[in-house]
Amino acid sequence: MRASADPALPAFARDAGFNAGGSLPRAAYDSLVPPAWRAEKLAPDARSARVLATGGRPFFAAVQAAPEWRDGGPDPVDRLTRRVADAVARVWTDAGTPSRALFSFEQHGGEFADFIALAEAAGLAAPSRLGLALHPEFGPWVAFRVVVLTEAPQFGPAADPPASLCADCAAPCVAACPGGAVGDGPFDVAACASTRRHTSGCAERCAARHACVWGPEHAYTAEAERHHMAASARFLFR
Ligand code: B12
Ligand code: SF4
Ligand code: SF4
Repeated sequence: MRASADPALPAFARDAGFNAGGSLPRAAYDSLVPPAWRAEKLAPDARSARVLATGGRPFFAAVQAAPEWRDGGPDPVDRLTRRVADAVARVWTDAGTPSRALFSFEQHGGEFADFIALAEAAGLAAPSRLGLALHPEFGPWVAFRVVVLTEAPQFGPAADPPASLCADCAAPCVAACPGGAVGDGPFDVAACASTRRHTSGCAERCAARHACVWGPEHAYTAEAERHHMAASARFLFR
């Protein structure tokens, strides 16, 4: 599994917290996305797809320092992401490899693309009991925000298939979850949602995520976690 960041990523993107990335060939990208997301529809000459991820605390610090945080508008996280990633695509385009940024929060043909599947295929992360994909450095404290379709070839070696980072772990995440959402089987989304609604401890903080043995030093600040939990609660409990 590769943990290194894309070497060609402009410094301004790293400064904005985009500190992890991976790449996959066009055919692998096309096999994982809904029809309206395929390269032939969105970037017909693309040769590869680069997943840009944010791990740990730097991204939210950049959000809080950004004009999008202060202007009172909606979705500062997504708007900063769009501004930075569009600029990355412009830099790569100007360097001779036309590129287009696509986003985890947008839909094409009425559907999201599965960014967890894309990140795993790019060798960036592996599935876990938490439902979240784990990054070898950042653990569950990583978000897959952008895919850039580009005419540049896949960078770096082909990705290793994602190995489970949960193997040989004593699974402290299971006991830490008061809702029984984390166990041996797939993460129980409904049990988590119901617990979040009725248990004050789960309203702003996920104890199971904090219990994960991978990357605890990269845990989001309380303010960042509260922001993300509130955003998902608005969607879940509307
Ligand atoms: C829509 C969405 C949501 C919706 C889901 C509502 C619904 N049922 O439709 C809401 C707003 C509730 C949500 C919540 C969260 N989400 Co969300 N979500 C997405 C999004 C934008 C699309 C998912 C999708 O439709 N995929 C395509 C379909 C085909 O695949 P699917 O497997 O059937 O999708 C389902 C699951 O992904 C599930 N889901 C969504 N988020 C999460 C997170 C976890 C941990 C689990 C187990 C399931 C889950 O909802 C989808 C629809 O049923 C993705 C980004 C992306 N484009 O992938 C992020 C994404 C999956 N979410 C993410 C996160 C972190 C969360 C939260 C933990 C945020 C928070 N702190 O509260 C919560 C946890 C939810 C939970 N424990 O149940 C991250 C996961 C990162 C990682 N390391 O794996 C992603 C990849 C976004 C990102 N920028 O990185 N999410
Ligand atoms: S938010 Fe609460 S119920 Fe959901 S997984 Fe985390 S600890 Fe479990
Ligand atoms: S604590 Fe262990 S079992 Fe639980 S998600 Fe993290 S690595 Fe997997």
